[in-house]
Amino acid sequence: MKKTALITGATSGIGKATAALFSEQGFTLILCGRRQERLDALKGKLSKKTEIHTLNFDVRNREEVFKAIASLPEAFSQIDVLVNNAGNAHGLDPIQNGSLDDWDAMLDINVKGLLYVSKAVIPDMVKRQAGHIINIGSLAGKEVYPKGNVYCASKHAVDALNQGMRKDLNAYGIRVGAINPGLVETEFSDVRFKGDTERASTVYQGYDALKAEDIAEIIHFVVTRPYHVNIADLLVLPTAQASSTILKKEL
Ligand code: NDP
Ligand code: 8X3
Repeated sequence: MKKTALITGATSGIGKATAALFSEQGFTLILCGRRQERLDALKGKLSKKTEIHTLNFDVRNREEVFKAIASLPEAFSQIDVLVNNAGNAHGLDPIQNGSLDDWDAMLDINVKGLLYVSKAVIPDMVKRQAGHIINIGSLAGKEVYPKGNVYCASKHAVDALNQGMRKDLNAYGIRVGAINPGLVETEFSDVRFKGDTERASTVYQGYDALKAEDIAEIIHFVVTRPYHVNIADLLVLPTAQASSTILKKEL
């Protein structure tokens, strides 16, 4: 039977690449984000391959999250796969110079937003004793790099929540796993550096960064394993990257 996947952050980067791949692999899709024109464009394109429903909400807004997910039409209401992907870094500053607004954004989106969406989806999975949750963490959830302070804290929280969800949902047969990428070339650095595209592009220069499609393929692999296989935690790096601070660049 066709499975339904809900992907947050489907308007860009990893989420968008995952939506494109899943649409070719027989998933019914619920695609989420805030940029309506991008959701419309995705629906237009991917509807040729599968059934698509789009939801526009800000994961920071509790009410919007629950209202959006409760509004799903019957044909989309049984969510088999939840990809908790929406997230970003805001700023790259030493702790003493950090912006409170950046800190709020990262904790509200990457941690509380992930929790709100999960809370809206998990009760039905528990009722059905079925479901698979993929949390997109980061290398930043496995180690802390200079100036990464709050972003790293938010992704360490995702790592903890991934473990917590797996333990609490074990009794219900729900699979939970995290995929933790290193450097992936997406709009991530444009957001981190607030539209300074020149600074953002230098992040990916001089080596082959991961592509959003690389992570999409891994997400697809994880969710298509036989039921008895739960890939609990994956760290995925570009070959050029050995850690957050060791990156082999060509000069
Ligand atoms: P992008 O900036 O390309 O995509 C981020 C997505 O998140 C967009 O679709 C955006 O949609 C959505 N989003 C952001 N804020 C909100 C919000 N408040 N409410 C709803 N949706 C939101 O980045 P990536 O694809 O790289 O990032 C995806 C995930 O991967 C993130 O969790 C990120 O932390 C993680 N990651 C990224 C790495 C990288 O190097 N790129 C490495 C490791 C992890 P919209 O603006 O339309 O709402
Ligand atoms: C994104 C990767 O190294 O910029 O999570 O934190 S990094």
